[in-house]
Amino acid sequence: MSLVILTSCSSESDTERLKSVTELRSSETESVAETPDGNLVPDKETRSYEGRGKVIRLIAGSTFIEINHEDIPGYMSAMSMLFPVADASMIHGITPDDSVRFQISGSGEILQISRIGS
Ligand SMILES: [Cu+2]
Repeated sequence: MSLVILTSCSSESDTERLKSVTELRSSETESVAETPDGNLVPDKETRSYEGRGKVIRLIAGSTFIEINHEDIPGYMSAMSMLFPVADASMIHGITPDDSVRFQISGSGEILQISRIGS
């Protein structure tokens, strides 16, 4: 007669470990970034702003769009500038002179367009 012993393998500790790493990260001291308008914002925090303006041009084959945007409260004053776009497909169908509403988001000083439409 033989006896087979099965050992069970538990993975519950993986979840616990992940949880503590996440908690550690969020408790790190925050550094700050400065927006073009001189506001200090938490550097690592993802934030977003809503904007509206008129399309000046699309950079063909690239993921940039130039927009003459109105004031973006808390971020920057009205101006014409190039914005990086999260995905090139987002600007398909958009043409110069279009009036658009958009959302820019990200962390640090460089934010990109995460949503755009008329
Ligand atoms: Cu601007």
